[in-house]
Amino acid sequence: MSLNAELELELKNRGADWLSFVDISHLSIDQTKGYRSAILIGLVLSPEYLQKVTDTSDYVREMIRCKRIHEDEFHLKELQADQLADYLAHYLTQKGYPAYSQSEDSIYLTGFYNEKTKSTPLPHKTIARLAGLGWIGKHNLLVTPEYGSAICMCTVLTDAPITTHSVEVPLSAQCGACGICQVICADHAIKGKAWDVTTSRDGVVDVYKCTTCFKCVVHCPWTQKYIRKNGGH
Ligand code: B12
Repeated sequence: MSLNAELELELKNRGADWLSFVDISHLSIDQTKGYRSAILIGLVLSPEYLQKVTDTSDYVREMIRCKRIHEDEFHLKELQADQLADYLAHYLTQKGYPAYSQSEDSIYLTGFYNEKTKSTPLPHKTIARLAGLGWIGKHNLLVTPEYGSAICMCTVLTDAPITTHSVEVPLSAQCGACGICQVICADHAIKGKAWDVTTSRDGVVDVYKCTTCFKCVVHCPWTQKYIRKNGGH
């Protein structure tokens, strides 16, 4: 069994929905820390959960008010994606292959989270785009054709002998004239601008205004399409 197949089995048995093996050797050393490859771990949010968030006017605020945010599926799957990345990095290191988990704890503890700019050197979205998984929407999030933005991700950087790829031409943005995310954002954090590689994050979203209400993820038409295709209304 190839190492790619072994890792897929190992992580899917622990709840990952997919793994992408990505060549990052062409990125800057500041981004890659010298590693040639990245493994992206993906978890998909359930249509039932997304329908509930859609139908609840101020879902996140309501969950915080009821002290139930710890039960929130996105919150739990974001934690799970990070735990799977820490597990994978440990698993590879045990096999003698250098690996670095990009979980929030690992990035924070190794001093690679910039509190001031709310940023990390190699965001999961950059790796996801190179994997050909989707495009960056006007809400500054990854949009996938199948699940919209309803995914959680984490990544591991490694020099393990895995087979990797990175797409020559990442998927181009398919937001068109849509501006639903800008309209739904009560904090006016989203500027309604299409993203491209020359656009900085701050040209698309004001992260200091964002209150993480999750509406831009759920009300994106591509996320709504995924909900409807899976029994939602
Ligand atoms: C810090 C952080 C925040 C901060 C700052 C947001 C930000 N975008 O920087 C705050 C607290 C505001 C936040 C909010 C949210 N977040 Co957040 N956040 C992160 C975190 C930990 C780091 C992000 C980072 O490094 N930002 C720095 C900037 C520069 O990078 P970026 O915006 O993430 O991605 C840019 C680059 O990838 C760039 N890019 C892509 N390809 C290329 C190629 C080239 C050549 C270049 C130059 C650039 C480039 O384009 C992207 C868009 O600008 C990531 C996890 C991670 N380690 O990646 C989660 C993450 C991005 N967050 C996520 C989510 C879901 C949210 C919320 C929806 C949560 C909620 N409850 O509402 C909101 C939405 C805010 C928004 N619309 O952007 C998900 C995104 C999933 C997806 N579908 O994309 C992530 C990946 C967490 C996860 N584990 O899944 N977040």
